[in-house]
Amino acid sequence: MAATDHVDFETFMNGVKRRNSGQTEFIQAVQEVAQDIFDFIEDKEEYHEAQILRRIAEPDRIVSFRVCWEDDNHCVRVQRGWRVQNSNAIGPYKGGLRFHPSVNESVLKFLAFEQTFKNSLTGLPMGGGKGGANFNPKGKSDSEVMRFCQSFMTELYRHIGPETDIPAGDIGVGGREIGYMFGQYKRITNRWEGVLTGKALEYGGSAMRPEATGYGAVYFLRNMLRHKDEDIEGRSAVISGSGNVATHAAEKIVQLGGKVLTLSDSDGFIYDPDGIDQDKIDWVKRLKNERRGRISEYCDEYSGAEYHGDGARPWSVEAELALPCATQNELHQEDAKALVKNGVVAVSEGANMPTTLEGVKVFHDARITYGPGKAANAGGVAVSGLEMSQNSERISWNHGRLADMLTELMEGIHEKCVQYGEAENGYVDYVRGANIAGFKKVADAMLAFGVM
Ligand code: NDP
Ligand code: 2IT
Repeated sequence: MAATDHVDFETFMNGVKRRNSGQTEFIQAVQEVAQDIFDFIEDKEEYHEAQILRRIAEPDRIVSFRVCWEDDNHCVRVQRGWRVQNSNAIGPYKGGLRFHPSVNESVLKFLAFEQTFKNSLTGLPMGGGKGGANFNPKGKSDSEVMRFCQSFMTELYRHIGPETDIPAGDIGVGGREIGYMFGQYKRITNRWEGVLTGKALEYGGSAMRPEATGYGAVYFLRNMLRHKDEDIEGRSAVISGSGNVATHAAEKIVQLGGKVLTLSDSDGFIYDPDGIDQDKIDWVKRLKNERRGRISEYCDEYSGAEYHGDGARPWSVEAELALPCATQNELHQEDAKALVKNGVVAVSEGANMPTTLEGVKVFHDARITYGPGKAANAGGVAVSGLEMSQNSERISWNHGRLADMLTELMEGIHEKCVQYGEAENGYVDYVRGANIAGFKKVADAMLAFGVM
């Protein structure tokens, strides 16, 4: 092919589908980005010639490994672990680890691909990666989780490092798991170094990191609303999930004068018409982090609330704000239609790719203000970047400083989305803005390196 012949979007996507057959989540994530990038690079020959998008959509490498551990009954268990190192064009690979039975290569490739754009948007020098295992922490004792984490790190340690690849938490990986994994890394290497983020404050963690993703998603929501002279105060919100991101998003909504109506887990959701206030949120945090219980138990504690089981999701509850904070593809076309019908004005994604492509189209067609995960939930990895800086400097910044930095980082991300996503009629397509702004920095770095 002559260097000037451009591959079009259809041909590009057919190639992605052919090369990644059956990897539905990965193909979905690439498709969502590719359409905007093809528009953007139409008249930019150098990006075509260097095949930049084709290269970003092919991970630098994927490491896959066996993780053996012994359960409390002395049975040998075998799990599969991965680290997907997508791109280190603008900094060392950076992204979380997910422990969940649904984890497979497609899910981790989609997350590592998204992370590459998200990390670029933060403005900090971080490449994109993601990892995890098909391990289910639910119902496991602390000792079982410890043995699994130690075994996982016994292989992972040789692929990561503070200048190479810095994992963190994600679904199923919180403070407890990071502690076990950091301890094992330190034991194997005899080095105390900032190889993981999301650490506890006692051993090099950063203030504001636990809150950063959920708070950041609400700051992003506030920035989107302010851009059209609106605000969060006095508005109702539906939130999915009840983990780290969901509980902190709920907390910030309440602090800013909103009313949170729902939380969920994979079994169902609770609807509390009185509102889920700070005391109730604290109760949910203890339920999840200490007792490792289920969200249905909320209704035993707070009698005014209803529980909807069988995996029901909260999108049929009437509210003006929606924050999906559980997992990918949890908000479908029908859910988006229900939210629009019930008068939703803005959606901010705490989770990664929670809305299907068809759902996003519903929001865009209805001109709903919609903030995609790669922009809206970037506060978590941004504060992880600040944790790395503090570890390198051997210093801990105080809470106030980090809170201010998170607010500023989310404003910066919002501005970049508006710069590339605002149409002449004033509607901001935040997906387009995030995709183009995230792409441009990575692409320009890759051009500088030549063909590799
Ligand atoms: P947690 O493990 O703390 O919580 C996950 C929550 O989502 C739980 O309530 C869980 O319910 C629910 N959930 C998980 N899988 C499913 C499923 N298949 N169907 C329905 N509900 C499900 O994880 P986080 O809060 O950290 O992560 C939530 C989302 O936010 C993920 O998409 C993650 O990638 C994203 N994210 C996280 C960041 C972070 O800093 N932690 C940063 C940026 C994005 P159950 O207990 O039943 O599993
Ligand atoms: O999806 C994400 O951005 C995360 N799970 C956080 C990654 C990180 O390195 O803090």
